[in-house]
Amino acid sequence: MLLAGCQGPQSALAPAGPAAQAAAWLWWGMLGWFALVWAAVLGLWLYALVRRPPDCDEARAKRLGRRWIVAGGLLLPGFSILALLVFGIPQGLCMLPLPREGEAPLRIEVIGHQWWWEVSYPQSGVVTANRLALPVGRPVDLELTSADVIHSFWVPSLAGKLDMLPGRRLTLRLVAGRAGVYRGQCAEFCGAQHARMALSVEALVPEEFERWQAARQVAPPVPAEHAAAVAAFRPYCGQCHRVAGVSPGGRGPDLTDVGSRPSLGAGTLAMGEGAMRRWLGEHQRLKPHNGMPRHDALPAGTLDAIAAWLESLGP
Ligand code: HEC
Ligand SMILES: [Cu+2]
Repeated sequence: MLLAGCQGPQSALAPAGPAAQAAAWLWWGMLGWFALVWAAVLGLWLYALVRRPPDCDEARAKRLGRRWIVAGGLLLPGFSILALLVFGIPQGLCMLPLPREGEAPLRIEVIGHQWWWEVSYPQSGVVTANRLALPVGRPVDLELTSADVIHSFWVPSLAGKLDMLPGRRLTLRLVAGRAGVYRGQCAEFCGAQHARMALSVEALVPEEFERWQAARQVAPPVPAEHAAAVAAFRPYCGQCHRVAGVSPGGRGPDLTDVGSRPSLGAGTLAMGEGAMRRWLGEHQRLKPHNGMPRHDALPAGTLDAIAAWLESLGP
């Protein structure tokens, strides 16, 4: 159980990129050094318990005591903090969006909402939600902000965490070193469903990333079999949800590629047979107080049709 945090898709100790690697080294260094300090203090404490009181005059005892305080209370912590700075500052530099030579970093905007993530790719115009695809090996500048309260962006396997502040834009630079799926989680308490605000991060090899993006750049026409669903969706859902070529949206996650998402409700419900219909019927039970109203007034058949259409969206 003690080692449970050392592996898995959401562990700072299973780094998959240089920024996370730096944080992991720092963590192990701190663990090692401070374990040594702790063991030494324990040793001294045990020694003090068992030894006989020294047989010397009071002035000398005071002098000895002072020496311990200066060495153990000032020099040792001073040295430890200095060592931490000497190692920590260069490690921290590799997380900053400093100007660099060579290929320009890919810009991706991530906006925190209660309780979901809006993700957009300004260069291609692709917008998605609750999932972030990135190319492996290329630096990525994530421009972070919030639409409501303070959130915090944290994908422990890829980088350190950075707050998302309403009205401000902060940039987090990261490079994914290995292809894979990592898990991110909002790391700043942001309300009732803060715990159900997960982000699925897919690091793809560059060609696959280009395909991922290109497949989302063109909105295919709506097939005739889904025309009734779209007609119901527009007035009931379209003012909140954008679907490219169908509705403008504005307050909820973009649904243009929703059928290809690994989960619904920012990690609340794994995508699969019947998941979409279940979300439409029970989302306030699955994720209480989330920003989407109940749709009890809509006939079940209409929700069935909308769910079937939404499932078909996305490449
Ligand atoms: C008042 C705005 C609003 C309306 C109207 C609305 N929704 Fe939503 N919807 C949201 C918000 C906000 C979320 C995000 C909830 C969360 O995860 O916290 C959401 C989430 C969703 C999701 C999950 C998306 C994802 O990737 O996790 C689906 C699917 C969805 N809505 C479909 C619909 C359908 C279908 C309708 C119409 C019947 C509808 N919504 C009406 C605001 C709205
Ligand atoms: Cu949060």
